[in-house]
Amino acid sequence: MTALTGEALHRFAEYGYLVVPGLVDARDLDRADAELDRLLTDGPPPCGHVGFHFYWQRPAESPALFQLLGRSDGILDTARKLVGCTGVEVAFDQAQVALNIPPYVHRPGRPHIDGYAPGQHTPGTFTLLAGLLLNDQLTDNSGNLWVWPGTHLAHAAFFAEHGSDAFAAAGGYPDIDLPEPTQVHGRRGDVLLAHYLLGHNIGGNYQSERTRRAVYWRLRAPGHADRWAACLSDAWHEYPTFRHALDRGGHQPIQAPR
Ligand SMILES: O=C(O)CCC(=O)C(=O)O
Repeated sequence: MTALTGEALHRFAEYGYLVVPGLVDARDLDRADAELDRLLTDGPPPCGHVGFHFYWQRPAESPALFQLLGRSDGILDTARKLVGCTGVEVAFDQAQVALNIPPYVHRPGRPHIDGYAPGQHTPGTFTLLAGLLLNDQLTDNSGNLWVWPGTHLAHAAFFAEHGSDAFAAAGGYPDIDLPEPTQVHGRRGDVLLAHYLLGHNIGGNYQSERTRRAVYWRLRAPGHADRWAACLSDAWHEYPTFRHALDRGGHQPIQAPR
């Protein structure tokens, strides 16, 4: 596994995300695109719609969006190595097809974290987000995901201070000091891996003329449902790769997984 160098792990520790280049091969990308074409034909967005448009798919509905996850050295293998846990799996039995249709003039005001729904007793938290880019996103304002680097740690500090009950009160928008946001760049076939607690949001698409296509999966380490509250206040609670580095004093190099 060459994708996760020590430097990449340090970036993930500090910023809360990384983009792994070329993790999905051309055949799987074509299959995923064919599935998106099918979804668009069967259930097109309303005429004239711009901005985000999602399809939430289960494995039986869109097998092609799940088969690609399990390739050797593919998305799940890489996520497992990053976390340091062999059992990381897709949560909620769900893939999110995320379109961003131009011209969408929009700048997000602040980031959210996922998993809040009004009245829900147990929040829909998870371990990390995997996002496959189906087209190149090499410049800003082309439908790119916005992220607020380092907010995985700020959110953990927020929940350590206010407790996990603050999750519902925050409604997905904990009141933290925000760094400058950045827009995620990458090429077709690259995969974003983002810590669950990383603040993010939907961007605009007004400097490209093409619909941004991405597929997201929420991934969970085994046993997450029983320790979601501890994971909110400790960013590395279920990330042995980073936990071990911290336990060694925090100044040791994080070992690149083999
Ligand atoms: O469309 C995107 O890239 C972002 C979607 C998003 O922020 C979300 O579903 O939580």
